[in-house]
Amino acid sequence: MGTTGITNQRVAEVLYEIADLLETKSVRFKPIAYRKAAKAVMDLREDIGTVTNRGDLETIPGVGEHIGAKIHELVTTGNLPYLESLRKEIPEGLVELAGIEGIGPKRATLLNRELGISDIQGLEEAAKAGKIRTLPGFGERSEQKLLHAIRLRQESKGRFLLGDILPVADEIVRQLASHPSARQVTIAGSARRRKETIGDLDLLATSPEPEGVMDLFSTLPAVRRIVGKGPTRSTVVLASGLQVDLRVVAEASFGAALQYFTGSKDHNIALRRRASEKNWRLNEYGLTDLADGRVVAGSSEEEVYRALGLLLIPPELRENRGEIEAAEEGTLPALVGYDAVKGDLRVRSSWSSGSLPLTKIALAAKEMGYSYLAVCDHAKDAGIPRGLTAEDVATQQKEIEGINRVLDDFSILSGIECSIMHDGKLNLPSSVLDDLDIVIAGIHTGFSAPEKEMTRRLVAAIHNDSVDVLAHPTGRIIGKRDPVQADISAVSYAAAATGTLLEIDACRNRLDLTDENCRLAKERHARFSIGTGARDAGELQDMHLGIATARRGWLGAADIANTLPEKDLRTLLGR
Ligand code: DGT
Ligand code: CA
Ligand code: CA
Repeated sequence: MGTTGITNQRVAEVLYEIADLLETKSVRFKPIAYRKAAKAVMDLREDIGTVTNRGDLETIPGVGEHIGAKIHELVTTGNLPYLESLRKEIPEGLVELAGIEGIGPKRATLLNRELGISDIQGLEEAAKAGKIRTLPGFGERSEQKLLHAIRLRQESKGRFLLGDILPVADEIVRQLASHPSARQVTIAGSARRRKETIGDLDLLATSPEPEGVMDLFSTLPAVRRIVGKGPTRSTVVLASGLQVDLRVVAEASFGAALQYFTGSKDHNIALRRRASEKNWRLNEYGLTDLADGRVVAGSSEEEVYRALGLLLIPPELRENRGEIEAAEEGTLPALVGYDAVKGDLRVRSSWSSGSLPLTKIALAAKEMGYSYLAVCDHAKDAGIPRGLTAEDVATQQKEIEGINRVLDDFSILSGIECSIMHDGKLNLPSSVLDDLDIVIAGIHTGFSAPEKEMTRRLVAAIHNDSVDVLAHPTGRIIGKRDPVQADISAVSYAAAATGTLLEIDACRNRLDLTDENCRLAKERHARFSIGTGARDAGELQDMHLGIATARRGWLGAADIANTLPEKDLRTLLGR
């Protein structure tokens, strides 16, 4: 039996889309089943085509006869008429509407039925005209919140999360590199700089036969539309709406082209100015001496930077924030390596919102090469009904001790994530917290407090002797929730003074602290921890995004507590 070479990622995307569409139709239960199957396909080690050929689709957890048949059809034909018909049935705008913070599929359907709203623009107009407040479950305040959510959405519109794009980019690079005439194939642009969101994906290749590579590129399974196609540059749009640019350049220009198309634009402008001071020209073809037309450098990035009197600057730093000066003076920071983290410092178990029991999440972490993991389920309060009580904490701790006795070369640190209340106090007493290995505290309510009050809350939590880590310090969710207003400088000084770690939440839509806040906090001598907040094995994989953020924030391994071996980490936590 033949398959179409469709990737697991793409199959999962299709299943997720079906779930969203069914939900918007107010179909019950099925969306959950489709999401479960989508996740299982994402977590699958084997290629979905292989599993299909073996007739083993129904051995995938969550895949029964019905969904199995859909996957089979998609994998063998490359099409799914069921999805096409769902798409036709439901206006595109309605799905988008459901994605607005505070709406969701049920309310989207209600808005459509009662007010005829079918897209975000319609929602905005209705909110401004005060029509939304007439509906059950909505008020004047929710209208204001909706308008705010719409603004946030518009600002991030057309941009994609780095964590969603990198796997897609790696897959395309892999496919292009398999072409017989492809030589170098690599990611450039903001994705290479590991910026938190990506406008479009830039790829670069060298090949003695560019047409063949371009033909392959424009016919990749993920491509929905070709915007332009030529021998040196092509642009396509994927089903997700992501635009991808591929440029094929000459081997001798590869370094200059990679430098140019990696950007950032501001970094390039500063670099070009530096070149012109020497009467040289820097562009995507090379570095040329204008006096005699001699090519000074071009085949490697290192050569280009060296010719300009600079050390090679890691892509994550190329934002014209002082990296060129540092490269000149030889003071570029030694950035934390992508393999330097020895354990995830914030993970959920099935005791709260996680899907895996303690042993399973520990084994998943061990398999990633970690030597420890901090399980920090939420502590229960009004905002977190599924959280742990003081009693739960004690029972869970016993369970962790038992697991640690049987696990080789791996430890679970017993932890908790407390809520910081309005007065800066925590939702569990220190008598409970002081028995644990690590205590994380974060803001979970009252995000809109004024700056002074919020700063006071955060600083109070930092000064609490029981607190080791300030979780997701600003609470932002990319495209969904603004950061809280707080004086990050004051927060950093307090963290440095007390030895409280500031967290980099590595979850792909949070990345909180941001790169720039990391740098600001480091300058104030604060130290950091990185945690994913993972609820399953898949989400553990977001760690590299937290490391990327740390690198973009000029952090080294010594700045990050969970690069330490367990013993030293425990000493640092000092509990
Ligand atoms: P994005 O796509 O918005 O996430 O950000 P980038 O950085 O990937 O930007 P993009 O795709 O427009 O261009 C890729 C790179 O090409 C960019 O980082 C630097 C270079 N570039 C683009 N336009 C210019 C320009 O006008 N001047 C210079 N010096 N470089 C540019
Ligand atoms: Ca780009
Ligand atoms: Ca581009």
